[in-house]
Amino acid sequence: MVPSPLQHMSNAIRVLSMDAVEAANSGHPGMPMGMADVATVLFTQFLKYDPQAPKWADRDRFVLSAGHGSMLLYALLHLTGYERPTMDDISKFRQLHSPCAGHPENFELEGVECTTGPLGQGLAMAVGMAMAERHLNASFGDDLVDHHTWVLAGDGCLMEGINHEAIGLAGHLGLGRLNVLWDDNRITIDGATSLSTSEDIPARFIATGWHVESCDGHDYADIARALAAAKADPRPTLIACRTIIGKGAPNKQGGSGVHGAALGGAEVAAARAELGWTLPSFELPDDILSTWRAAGARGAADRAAWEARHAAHPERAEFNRRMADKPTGTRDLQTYLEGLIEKPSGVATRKSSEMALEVLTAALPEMLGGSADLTGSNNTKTKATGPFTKDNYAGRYVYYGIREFGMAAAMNGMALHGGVVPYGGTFLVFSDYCRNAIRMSAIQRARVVYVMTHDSIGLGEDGPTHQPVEHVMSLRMIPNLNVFRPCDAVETAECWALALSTPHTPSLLALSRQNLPQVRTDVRENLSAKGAYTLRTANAARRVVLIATGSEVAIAISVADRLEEHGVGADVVSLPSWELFAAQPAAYQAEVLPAGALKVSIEAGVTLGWERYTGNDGLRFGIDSFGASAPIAALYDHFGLTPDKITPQILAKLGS
Ligand SMILES: Cc1ncc(C[n+]2csc(CCOP(=O)(O)OP(=O)(O)O)c2C)c(N)n1
Ligand SMILES: [Mg+2]
Repeated sequence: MVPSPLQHMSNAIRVLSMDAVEAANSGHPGMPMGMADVATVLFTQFLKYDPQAPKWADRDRFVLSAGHGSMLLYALLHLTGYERPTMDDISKFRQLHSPCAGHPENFELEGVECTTGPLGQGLAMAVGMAMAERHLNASFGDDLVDHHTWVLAGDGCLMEGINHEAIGLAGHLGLGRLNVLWDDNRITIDGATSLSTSEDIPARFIATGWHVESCDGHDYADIARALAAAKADPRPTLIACRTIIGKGAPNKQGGSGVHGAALGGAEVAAARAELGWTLPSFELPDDILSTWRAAGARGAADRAAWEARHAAHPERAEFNRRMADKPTGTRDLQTYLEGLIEKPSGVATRKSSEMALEVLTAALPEMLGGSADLTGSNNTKTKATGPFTKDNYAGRYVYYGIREFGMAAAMNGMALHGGVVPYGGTFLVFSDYCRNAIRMSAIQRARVVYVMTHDSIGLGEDGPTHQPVEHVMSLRMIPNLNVFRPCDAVETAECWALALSTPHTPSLLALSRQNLPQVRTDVRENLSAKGAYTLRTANAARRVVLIATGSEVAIAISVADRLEEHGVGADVVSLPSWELFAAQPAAYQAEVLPAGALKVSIEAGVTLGWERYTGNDGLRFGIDSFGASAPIAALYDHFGLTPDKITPQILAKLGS
C-alpha cells in the first residue's frame, strides 16, 4: 500500500528516530515510532507555534512528559523548521555538546519547554503552565494570552504518584486548556502493563473532573476528531491514544524490546522496507521536508496577528516586563528594612518572611504564592494575594492541597511558562516529598522560591517525624539551588530580595517556627548577599570564630558573650547561604574565617559537611540523630545546643 502524505510525514519521524538511536546505539525508538502519527496530527493541525519565533509568548506549550521519547521532539523541531536541532545535531544524538541530549533539556533547545525524563513530572509541570496561562489571561485578556497546553504522557507518567496530585489539581481548577495525549501502548520496560497494573485510568481521570476521549493512535481522522473534541470541551482532557510501540519495525513492534534499545541493522533495514523509505540515514526527501516546513509555517500568520494586537495593547509594557526573565524587586523592601531598625522585630523567621512578603507581593504582581495546606504555618498568604480559583484565575494564592510534589512541579511549570514568579510553602521535612522537583527547578534554571518552615528541632512537640535534621545540608548539595537559612527578620528580608534577583536559580528559604531575636542593627548593605559575614567582632584577642545559621545565630552570640567573660575573643559569623559564600573571592572568605582561629559551627542539623568551614580540628555542634518530641527548651538542652553546654567544650578545646 502506498503511504499517504500524512503517513510519509509520520514516517519521517520514525526513520529519524530509529536512525539517531541506531547511530548512538542508545536511546528509545519505541515511543517516537508509536506516537509519530498522533504527533503529526498535533503539529500539523492543532498546535499553535512558530518555529521562527520559538519564544512567542502566546504559543501553545507542548510538554513531552515521556521524556525518554526525546527523538520524537527533536524530529518534530527539525521537520517543522526550528533553527536547531540541525540534521547534524540529530546525527549526534546523545553525544557530548549535541543539543539533542538523551532527554529533552529546556536550556539546550528552543521549543523544548521543560526538561523531562523523571516520569510524571512533565505532566505536573504542564498543570503549572496551564495555571500560569489562565492567570495571565485573567490579567491581560484574550488578545495577549490565549493558548493551550498539550502533554504527551506514557503509561509510566500515569502510574507515578505525582500524576494523581497533578490531575487532581487540574481537575479542581478546571484547566480546560490542558490536554493530555496518553500513549496507551500497554507496554513499559518490564513488559506488558498487565504485569503491574489493573487500573481503569479513564475512570480515574473522570473521577477527578476530567473529560476523556479515546482514539486509534494510528488513524489520522480519528486522532483529529479526538483532539478537536478535547479542545472544545471546557474541562481538561485525557485522550487515550491506542498505539503500537515501535510501529514500523516489522518484527519488533508491539513488544517492550523496542522501548529503549537500538533496533539493530537488520530490523532498521526491515523497517525501511516496511515504510517504503529508500534514502540513507539523516537524509530527508525534499517533498516530505517541504510539506513539514509548510505545516511549521502555519503559525506565522497567527503570530503576526498577535504581534499587531500586542503593539496596540495599552498594557504591553507591563506584559513585557512580566514575561521578561529578569531580576525583580522593589525599593519598598529597603524602606521596610529601615523600619526594622527603628522597631526591631523578635518574631519567627516564618513570620518575618510573611512580613517581607506583604511588602513584596503588594509591589510585585508577578508573585504567585501558595502552600500545600499549611498556609497558617508557612505564613505564605498576604493581603495582596487573593485565592486563585476556578472562578477567579486572577487570584494570586494557590491552595495546592496536600500535594507537595505536585505543587513543586507546578511551580516549575509556572516559572518556565513565564510571567509569574511562583513561591510555595510546606514544612522543611517534607522537602523530601518534592525533592526531585526541587532538583528539576535547579536543572531547568527556574526561578521558584520554596518557603520551607519548621526548619529544625525548634518546632518542638511534633517530634522526629516533623523535625528536619539532614535536610538543610542535603539541599545544599543540589547544584544551582540557593539554600538560605536566615537568622532574623533583617536577614529574612535580605534573602527574599536575593531569591527574586536570580531569574535562573531557584531558592529555598529554611525558616524557623520559633521566635528569634533581631540581631542585625544595620541594613545599609544586603550582607546576606555575601553568603556569610562577621556579625560581631571579638573584643578580647580573637581565638575563636563561631559560625552559625538561622536560629542558632542567637545561640552563637550568647556563647561568644560567655567566652569573652573568660577573656577569650570570639567572632560570630552568620552564614545564611553556603552557595553565595562559596562564590566570594578567597580573600573575603579568609577575612571572615581567618586562619589560626578555632572554628566552631553551630547548626541544629547534621554536622556532616561542616568540616568544610571548621576544618577537622574545629568543633561542630549539631544533631547527628533524629530529634525527639518535647518542648523546645528541653530539646535544645537535650541535644546540647545551649550556651551552657557549648561554652565549656570550646574552653576545654582551647585548654583555658
Ligand atoms: C521517575 C522515573 N522512574 C523510572 C524511570 C525509568 N523509566 C524510563 S521509561 C520507563 C518506562 C515507561 O513506560 P512508558 O511510559 O509506558 O513508556 P513506553 O515504554 O511506552 O515508551 C521507565 C521505568 C524514569 N525515567 N523516571
Ligand atoms: Mg507504554
